[in-house]
Amino acid sequence: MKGENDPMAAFWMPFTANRAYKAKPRQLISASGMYYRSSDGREILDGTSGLWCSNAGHCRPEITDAIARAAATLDFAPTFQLGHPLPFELAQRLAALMPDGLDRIFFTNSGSESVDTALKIALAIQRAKGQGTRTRLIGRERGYHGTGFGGISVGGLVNNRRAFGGGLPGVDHMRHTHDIARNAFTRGFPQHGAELADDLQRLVDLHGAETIAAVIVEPMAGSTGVLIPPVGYLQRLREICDRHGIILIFDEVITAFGRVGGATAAGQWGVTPDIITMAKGLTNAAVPMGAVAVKRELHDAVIESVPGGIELFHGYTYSGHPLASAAGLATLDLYARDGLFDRATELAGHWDDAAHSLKGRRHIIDIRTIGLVAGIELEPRASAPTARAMELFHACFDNGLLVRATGDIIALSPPLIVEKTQIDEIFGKIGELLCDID
Ligand code: PXG
Ligand code: PLP
Repeated sequence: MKGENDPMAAFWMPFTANRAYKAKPRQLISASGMYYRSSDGREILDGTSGLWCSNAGHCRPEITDAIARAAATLDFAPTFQLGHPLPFELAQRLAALMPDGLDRIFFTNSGSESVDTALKIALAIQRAKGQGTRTRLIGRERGYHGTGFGGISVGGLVNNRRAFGGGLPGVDHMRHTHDIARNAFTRGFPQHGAELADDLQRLVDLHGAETIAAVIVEPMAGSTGVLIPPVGYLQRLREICDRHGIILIFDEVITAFGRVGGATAAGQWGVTPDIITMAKGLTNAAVPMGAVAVKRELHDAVIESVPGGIELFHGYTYSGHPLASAAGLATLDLYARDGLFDRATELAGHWDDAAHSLKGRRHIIDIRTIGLVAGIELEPRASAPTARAMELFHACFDNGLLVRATGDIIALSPPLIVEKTQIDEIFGKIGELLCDID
């Protein structure tokens, strides 16, 4: 059989060009703090917190020790009609970090599961409130909400529809907010585009508010290239949702846990949704875990709508898993002890200056920054869109720096423990290596 003797053949890698990767692998074998170590023995500065998730840096003993203790004490216990202490404790701790009112927590194992959970909870809330005709879900172009059928339906990526068809019925999308013509080289929120939130009003006028259950957006779209919301945009979405009884979901899988300063973008930016999805930084990615925070009165509406028995017909074998819960508790302790949610604000000036110092380098058509996030957009090569960013990704890796390439955009999101000298190294290397790319 083909590949029988190839030790790399069996692992079907996610979101990867499998043939190219297996022909020229780039393997990581250990990590510590700001650095990965590659199989050829090189240190790689982590400019992306893994996949936007290792926010406190790698292999922090405070977290790895907690996981080891949990594994040796209670490896697994069901949370269906039984319980164990850790997820109760973690839920309470997490609730305290959420914007006021969002203090009821459902646990999942990933961002994708958090998104599907949030969409199902939104439908349950509407039904509990006697609004059962509200089944329509609204997402946004260029939104990324993971890989479940719910998430790809509300997400705004053409590749998903090409590969997997139409998705859930009754879903519609607002326009995205990315507008380089008006907003190029912005630090923080772009000036132009709050009026794009009125697209939600357009969809209300088209479909009827009484058919719409919820709208889901990333407060800042990360995965599709660092699309920062225009000044006033999220506030306007909130107003339109309030006017029409629509549940507002913020997908904070990337933005929560200090990425834009504060525990959540919602809290940091002063716009309170009804539901927040999280994952990634919740456990510093050391054990997979996601969570959904729901406004207490909406949670209560669902709980009280059912006379007895199970109120929400939903859950995962591993919801509130002991190892994940232990990792979550240790991670939240570490964030608090080291003040990591303040790092984005403390470093903002240095981060923005370093990123924007690349303005004028060849191929760069936009640089945008917020919190400890930067997007560097390259002019697509006419004959081969996305090739430039991928070549830069490879060049960076070969030169000891991990960056993320998405389309023709380089996204940067280092662990919150990054030092100023490391920030200078990240942008210095990118500027240098870009010179050699056609
Ligand atoms: N929502 C958002 C906003 C995300 O960014 C998910 C949901 C799904 O999470 P899981 O844990 O199921 O992957 C994500 C994930 C990238 C990149 O390179 C981004 C994500 C995942 C992998 C790579 O930008 N975001
Ligand atoms: N498939 C089968 C056959 C199962 O028995 C289960 C759970 O019991 C699942 C899928 C769902 O798995 P999970 O709860 O880990 O999401």
